[in-house]
Amino acid sequence: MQSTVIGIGETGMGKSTFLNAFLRKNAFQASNSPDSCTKITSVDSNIINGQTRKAIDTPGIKDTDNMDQEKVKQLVEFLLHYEDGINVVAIVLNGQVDRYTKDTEKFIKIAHQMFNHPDFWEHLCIIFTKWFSGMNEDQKRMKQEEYKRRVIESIKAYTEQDINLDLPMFFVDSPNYENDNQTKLELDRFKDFVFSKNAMKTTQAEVPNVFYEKVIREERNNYRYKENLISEDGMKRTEYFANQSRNKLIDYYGNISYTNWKNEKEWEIVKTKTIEYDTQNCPVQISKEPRYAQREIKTDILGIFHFSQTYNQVVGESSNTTYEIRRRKKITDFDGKISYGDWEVIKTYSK
Ligand SMILES: Nc1nc2c(ncn2[C@@H]2O[C@H](COP(=O)(O)OP(=O)(O)OP(=O)(O)O)[C@@H](O)[C@H]2O)c(=O)[nH]1
Ligand SMILES: [Mg+2]
Repeated sequence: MQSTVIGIGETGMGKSTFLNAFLRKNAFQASNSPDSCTKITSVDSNIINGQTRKAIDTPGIKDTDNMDQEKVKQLVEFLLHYEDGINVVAIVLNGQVDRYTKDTEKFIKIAHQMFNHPDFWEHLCIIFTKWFSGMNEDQKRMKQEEYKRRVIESIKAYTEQDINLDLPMFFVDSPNYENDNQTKLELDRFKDFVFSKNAMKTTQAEVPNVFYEKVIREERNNYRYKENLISEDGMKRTEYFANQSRNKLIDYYGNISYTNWKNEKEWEIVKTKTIEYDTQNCPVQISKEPRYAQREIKTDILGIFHFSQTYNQVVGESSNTTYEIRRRKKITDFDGKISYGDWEVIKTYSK
């Protein structure tokens, strides 16, 4: 029978020391220097009462904002090749640090991304190190309650699922695992937990994004991504369109930022302006003149004298019409809107 524990957490929290206590041997090097002591991920084991205990020690992450990508990559590489699977993921925290912090939250989310396994949460537990015997039981209970509430809250928000999480916690003073009764009891309880869990496969492990919790792709289509270009003669307009995308980046503290919009597909539409002429032929003036006819009046006097008189008589009217041929510009602009120029006379004639 065998079971594997992996210890993860920030530098100096006591991962190596705790795993040594679990294996009951000095398997991993521990140090109190502020620099990270464990440089690479490695595994060791011990058989205790016929049970094989395996422990994977990982390098600490000093600053969660600026995680060492190489260490994380090596850790993921290790997991991908670790065929036994992992029974328990132990987040190792310093029990003397009072409050649940956003960094712890970030750390748990990153671990979740890294294991990339649907059952991850069931394999998770928290180890509070540097928990000396004689420390207040109330403090312990409060810590347990607060952490459980906060971790579950953040996991729910993060996974957008209702999650029923056991999240066991263990309080240890690891260097004193042989003498300190409380630590002995906690390590026993921990061992039972470890052997009660099935192994979770790690063949799907993934390098996590240590900067952003979520990267959401956004798109906008048919976007005019630059100013129209009008040709020199003013008759052509080129419009520039693109389908664009960008990423919305949400970091582990809830801050939102965006990458620049990037053109995925570009195209141009060229529109032309047209000019036509409207013409009109219209009468502008009608002049009227009287029309005359010659009339003759003959007069007989005494049958001897014949007089003939002529005169002009108005018999009607004649009219004369002046016409103008006019034209105006009809301009259809780039958007199909029509406008007109002023009428101009290009010819005048009379009929
Ligand atoms: N008193 C006490 N000291 C501890 C405990 N756990 C760790 N320490 C001490 O804390 C220091 C750091 O412990 P490590 O086990 O090296 O910490 P780590 O998490 O492995 O650190 P890195 O490998 O750098 O990531 C060492 O001096 C340990 O002796 C604990 O439970 N109680
Ligand atoms: Mg270490």
